[in-house]
Amino acid sequence: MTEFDTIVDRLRTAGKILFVTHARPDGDGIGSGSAMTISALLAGKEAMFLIPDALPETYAFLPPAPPASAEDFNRLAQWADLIVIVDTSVPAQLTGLDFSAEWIKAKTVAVDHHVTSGDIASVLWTDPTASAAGIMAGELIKALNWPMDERCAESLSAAVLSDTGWLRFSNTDARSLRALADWTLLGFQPDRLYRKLYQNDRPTRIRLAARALSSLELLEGDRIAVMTLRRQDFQQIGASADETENLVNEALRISSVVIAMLLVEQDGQTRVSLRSREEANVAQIAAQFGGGGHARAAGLRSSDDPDSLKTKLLGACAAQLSGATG
Ligand SMILES: [Mn+2]
Repeated sequence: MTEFDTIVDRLRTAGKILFVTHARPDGDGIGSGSAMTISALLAGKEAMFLIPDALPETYAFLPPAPPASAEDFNRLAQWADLIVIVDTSVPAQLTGLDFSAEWIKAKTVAVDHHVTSGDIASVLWTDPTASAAGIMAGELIKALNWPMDERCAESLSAAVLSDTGWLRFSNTDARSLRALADWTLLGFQPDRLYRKLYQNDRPTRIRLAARALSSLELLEGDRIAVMTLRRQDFQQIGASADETENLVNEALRISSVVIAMLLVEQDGQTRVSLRSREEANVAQIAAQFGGGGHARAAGLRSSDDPDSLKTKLLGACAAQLSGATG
């Protein structure tokens, strides 16, 4: 029996199911977990969804009920017949949840499309060829013959569209498009989802973006882009600190830019978001300043003011670009 069949079997026989996704949850984790919870409930199961971090406001409409949090984990782990982890299989991404006990591992299965996995579940179905965990969740629901309504279809679509960058990334494939076609037949409407996710900003967010863009500096032969938002920008506009999300990516629209940097002055500190293309590893730069992240996306915080921190960071970026480190 394949891992897929085993997980289908476990889902079919379980009465109480706890679905879990990773910390710093994204559209795929939230969409997959929400869809499976909705479908399990429609199939007459008792089902709960747990997210170890706060649910971002943008995705709050996806889960059928407010998700449980890390403090609920031990109680829900005892309650559940089956725990299903979606969109990760690495303990480090499940902050605050302890899967090390044998009795928990025995009732846990994981459904993931990432290459790295850890010792966390009794059954692990990984498929790195799947564009999103949402594809895998959809295939499980289909194999189970569980009901799927419009909300379930929307959650699955949100998962796949999120991880494929709305079908722009290289992982966009026929399997994703076929699945989206099926979900569209169930009532999923792309324009409505797009509106809810991306055309739902407060005016302050656009005013903040305008400030960030007008602060743009291009350095090192236009290969490094720096944007800076200062305390007074937030005060004058009335914007909040979380409205800077994704702003740093705007600078990558410039073809010459290899490293993009957004410095945000906040609560007497400077918060920095870093993005890069293949030629540079911003995780290495962030690590030099006590931060962290991935090669293409990283971040850090410092007690330095934006201007002196910028000077230091530019030195580290220039060293990266000269090929000192890979
Ligand atoms: Mn994913």
